[in-house]
Amino acid sequence: MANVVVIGAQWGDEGKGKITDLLSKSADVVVRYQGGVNAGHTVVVQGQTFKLHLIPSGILYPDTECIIGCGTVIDPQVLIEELDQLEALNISTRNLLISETAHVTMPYHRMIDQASEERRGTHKIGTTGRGIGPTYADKSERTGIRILDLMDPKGLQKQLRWTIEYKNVILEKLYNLPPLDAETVIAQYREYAERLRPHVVDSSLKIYDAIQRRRNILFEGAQGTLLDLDHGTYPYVTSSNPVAGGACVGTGIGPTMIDRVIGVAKAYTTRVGEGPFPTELDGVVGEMLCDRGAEFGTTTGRKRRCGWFDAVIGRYAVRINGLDCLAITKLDVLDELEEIKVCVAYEIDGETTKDFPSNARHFANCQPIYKTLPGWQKSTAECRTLEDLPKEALSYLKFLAELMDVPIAIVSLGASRDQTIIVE
Ligand code: 2SA
Ligand code: MG
Repeated sequence: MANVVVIGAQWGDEGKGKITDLLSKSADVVVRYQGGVNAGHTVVVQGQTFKLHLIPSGILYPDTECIIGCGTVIDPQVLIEELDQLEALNISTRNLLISETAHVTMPYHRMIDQASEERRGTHKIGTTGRGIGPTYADKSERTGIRILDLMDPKGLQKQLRWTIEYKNVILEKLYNLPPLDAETVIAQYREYAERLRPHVVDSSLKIYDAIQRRRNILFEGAQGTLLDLDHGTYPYVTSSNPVAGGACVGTGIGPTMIDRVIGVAKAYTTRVGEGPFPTELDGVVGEMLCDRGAEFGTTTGRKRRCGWFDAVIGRYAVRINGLDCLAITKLDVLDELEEIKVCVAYEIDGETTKDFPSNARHFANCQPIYKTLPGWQKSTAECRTLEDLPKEALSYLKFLAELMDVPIAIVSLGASRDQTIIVE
């Protein structure tokens, strides 16, 4: 397996959780490299369902080391809740390591995220309200609190007294919110620090050591390519770099150490939050996709917007991430359709293009050009090889692979592990 990056090729929620779970079996180390508690995947353990936002699901394998890298932002309260949940089920969390240079989400980050969304009104981003943008903003502004700051109680006190005094001006003057009591926050975060201390490491060094020992490393992206701060549909993006390149910056390893990049895309498209979405469907087909695909956010429960597969975006994801192959998920959701459309190009100001426009205004105003394919109207849930698939389903997959010029290596036909076709 070597060192593999798994990324979302659309707007997140592509089913990366299932694909990383499949790959985690052969991974020695699983690493998160960006995002924070805006991500979410559901895991079922001993018949119990629970949600993980920060800890990679690789933690369920007793010998897999899980690392939360320096490019992530960590909300300690949520992380501790996740640790508690796992420990209550007797799942060892000994193998969880946290980068000491990751930034910490503070109470004011959440407050500012939610208040600034409200202030934006019709211009809102549709964030998860988890404080992600403000935490990364402080990182860039160089006023952030890092995990290693938490680990130094004296220094933390000084730093937080100063920072909270400054944040209180923003909370009160800009947003009309009550100020935070610095001493209460300091006491709370000192407590969090002691709980997290045994897990804190120099994660870049840990990963480098694992690479030297030829361990298999899985870098797991959260959100997706079109939500990337630099390459997504700005400003309707998240504040980190979910693209494959983010795996290097967000962990502290060089690009020569990555062997393979796998993109995950749904057989259709979804988006949660605001922002342009050319192939969005508002009618019965959109509703059907949402119902059959159970398209609700794992973190916020928000209903996801649904639409046809967009191969312009797909081609873009292949380019931006240097994809070696794709995993196509949720093909079974299309089972009942008589006809299926695929966006093959955009029309922008009278011109046809197959290339994703970097100009947001052009993207917002593009018209999708569709090719219509016949549906298969049979269940694919039990298919285990490409030969088992109805011929229209196979043609659909072949068409996608040709449009994006990338091989499809995995096809997923349901939530369970065995509902998967591994293409030889
Ligand atoms: P934020 O909170 O600042 O990262 O929001 C900015 C935009 O990024 C989108 N975003 C997501 N889109 C899809 N899935 C995400 N994770 C959760 C999930 C979302 C949920 O697994 O379903 O539960 O609602 C995720 N996280 C961020 C967000 O919608 C904004 O468009
Ligand atoms: Mg998700």
